[in-house]
Amino acid sequence: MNKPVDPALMQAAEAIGSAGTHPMDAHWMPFTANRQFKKAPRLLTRAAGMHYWDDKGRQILDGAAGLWCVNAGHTRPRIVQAIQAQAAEMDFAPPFQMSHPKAFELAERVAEIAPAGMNKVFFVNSGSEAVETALKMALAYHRVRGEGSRTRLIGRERGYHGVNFGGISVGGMVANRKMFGTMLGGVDHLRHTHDPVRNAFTVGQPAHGAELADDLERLVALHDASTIAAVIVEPIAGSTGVLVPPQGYLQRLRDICDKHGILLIFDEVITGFGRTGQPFAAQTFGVTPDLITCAKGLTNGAVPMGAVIARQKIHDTFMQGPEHLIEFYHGYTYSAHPLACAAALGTLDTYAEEGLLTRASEMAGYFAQAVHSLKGEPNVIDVRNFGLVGGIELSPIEGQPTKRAFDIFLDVWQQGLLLRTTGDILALSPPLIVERSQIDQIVEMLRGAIRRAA
Ligand code: PXG
Ligand code: PLP
Repeated sequence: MNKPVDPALMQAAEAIGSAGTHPMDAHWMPFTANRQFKKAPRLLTRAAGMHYWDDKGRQILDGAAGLWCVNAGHTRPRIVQAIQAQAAEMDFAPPFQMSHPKAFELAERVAEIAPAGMNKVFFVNSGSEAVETALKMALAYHRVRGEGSRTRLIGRERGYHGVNFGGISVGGMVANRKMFGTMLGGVDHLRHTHDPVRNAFTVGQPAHGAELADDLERLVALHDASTIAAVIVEPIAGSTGVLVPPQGYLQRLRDICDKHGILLIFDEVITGFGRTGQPFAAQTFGVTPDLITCAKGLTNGAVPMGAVIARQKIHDTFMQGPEHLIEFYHGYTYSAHPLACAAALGTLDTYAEEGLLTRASEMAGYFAQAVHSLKGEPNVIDVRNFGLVGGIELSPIEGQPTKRAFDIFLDVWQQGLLLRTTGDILALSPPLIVERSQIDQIVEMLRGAIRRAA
């Protein structure tokens, strides 16, 4: 899938100076150590299939699907063509009281692959917006039903639900929360499910911890069910280090939610679109939530887009009152943007043609064996995996948490591999087109770096 660089583009780049020679002062980079980065920038300039190229022309194997989003691999022709054609045909259509055909086509296509009964799709522009939208839907749903006392939202420790105020409130990452004041009121958290003492080096779903779902009963006893609107969890926590749900945990959460009339939201921004071996983790784990948030893989990362997928009954509850009135006072200027819809349709075509939404289940065994072969390497204290996602946890350097993992990140980058770190955890989530030989390459590059970092 390598393709030659367009000489005209190269010329243009030289004329303005390569990106690396532009002043770097103005761009305040997100979630980045800005000063460190600007002293030794890592710039990506081209991508195809399983690879990036950097500004020096080095080839980089993508072990992270960009940032968990490029599930079909980079610059895939159907997606590129769909975006190009749409850009020339129609740039923008107002999404409020107006629309365009691809928005409806895409919603149908998403509903087709969603869990049975989840067939209403609300479009947004990111995972963070999907989370805000789902939380607002949950609150409004209860109010429309006449149970407006259900205002409390429950998240989970070590959850990541994006960076907007609702998402950080229900989220469970202290660094993402502590600087930002009081956030939303009326939020509580379940305990996280990470239990290295009982579950370290488990292949797939850990055996221990289903009972942690009973935390929800504890919160119901504390707050009363009549005050709780929804619980939001990631089926597999991604950003906080690949935390795979213990066997039976998600079902137990579902059962307790049902018992108390609480909505269950699965945040599938990472797990959606094939990462776990089915289109959604809800299907992989056999547990159907009331709302699913997704983004990333929806457009293969090519154009920003997210969505909330709702059960029909939630949608239908809103559809009352006079027909000329807006039922849900929510939406974004760029909801169902034509370019994003085109990219998503091209993406879903690519997934379907290549069987990518279930390919992770075929590759999972090989991937598991490969990542678990890192057990026994220096400082590796846990290896976790599911589908095509893996987490390797390292013991921190004393007094310098996160440094060991980041040193390894820099080392493998030098060798030509992109991965993601969080704390002292290395996360792997290659594009779903990854071949066995590339899994081997990823793991061997990692092994070398782990040894060097010892
Ligand atoms: N929910 C989940 C479960 C996510 O993983 C979001 C919401 C927010 O999506 P947006 O599109 O607003 O970023 C995410 C995003 C990492 C990392 O280091 C992961 C994400 C974002 C940035 C970094 O693993 N996931
Ligand atoms: N701020 C102002 C002043 C606006 O007019 C709008 C949208 O019209 C927004 C914020 C929200 O922007 P968006 O719909 O892109 O989220």
